[in-house]
Amino acid sequence: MKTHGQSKAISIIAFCAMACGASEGSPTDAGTATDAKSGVDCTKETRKDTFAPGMSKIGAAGFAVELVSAEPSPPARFSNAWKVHVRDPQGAPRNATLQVTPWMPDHNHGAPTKPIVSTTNVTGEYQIDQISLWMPGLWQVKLHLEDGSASDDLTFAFCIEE
Ligand SMILES: [Cu+2]
Repeated sequence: MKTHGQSKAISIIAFCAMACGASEGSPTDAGTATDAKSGVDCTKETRKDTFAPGMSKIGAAGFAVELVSAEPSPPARFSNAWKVHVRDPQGAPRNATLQVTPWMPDHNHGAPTKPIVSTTNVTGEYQIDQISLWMPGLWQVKLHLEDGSASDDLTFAFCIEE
């Protein structure tokens, strides 16, 4: 019995080394949505944003990003797709290059896939697909914006419960 317990403990340690200490699956097996409850309690999370369509953030350099819509809404585990509007400090639509990086600050890891940013036919409007919030917990979705004259950073943060 003792050796059995030890080998189980070792395999848990090995698993944690791969999956950042949480009791959830790795990106490769995250496709199954039938996992047991995660134990994450988002009501206790003070760093999260409260999602609402049309919410916005302003970076230090004055770029504003409105989260026009999200699918699913509110953001949930696994793949998310967002539509955003970028505006300049005066509130005018502004074309920019966007880099989108999902990040779990408590686990120091990102997502297995890179979000895909595409333009639409509306000035300053971008579609962001494949935002993979694959693990329960607090996610930061970091946006880096650049145009010819300035660059800026801002972050949306959402808690994924299960
Ligand atoms: Cu994590």
